[in-house]
Amino acid sequence: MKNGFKKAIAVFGLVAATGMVLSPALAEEFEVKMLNKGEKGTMVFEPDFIAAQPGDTIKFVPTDKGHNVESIKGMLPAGVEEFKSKFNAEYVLTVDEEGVYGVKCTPHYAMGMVALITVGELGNLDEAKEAKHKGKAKKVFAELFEQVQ
Ligand SMILES: [Cu+2]
Repeated sequence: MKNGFKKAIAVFGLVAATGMVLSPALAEEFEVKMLNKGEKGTMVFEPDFIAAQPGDTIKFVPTDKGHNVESIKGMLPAGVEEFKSKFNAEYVLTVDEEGVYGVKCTPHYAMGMVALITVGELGNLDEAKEAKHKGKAKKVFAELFEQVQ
């Protein structure tokens, strides 16, 4: 009984160690809900701040209807093409390039429905901070940039 327990601990340890070695290679998937009402108020991405690594995916889920996700001019790493998703549809963004990604919901941008994604080295951070925003998006982005490490 005692030996069996020790053996179980050893196996568990081995599995845990193997998992730790392998995990950096596995891309992570983040899920962002598009909501009419969330913890931060109405018309929000939840979460609205994501710290990702190159190769990770951000899945935008149309939990509530009437939303989409669109890149914001001046808030994409160099070489990343602008994008705009369809309404009421899931959209998966793969973040291969390092830097800051700023996104908005097209109709609710001025209501502050925006999100910030950081990936690895943030070479375009200063440029992204200088982007001009409409309405409440200005305040939300100021708060989001405070969360950047
Ligand atoms: Cu929206």
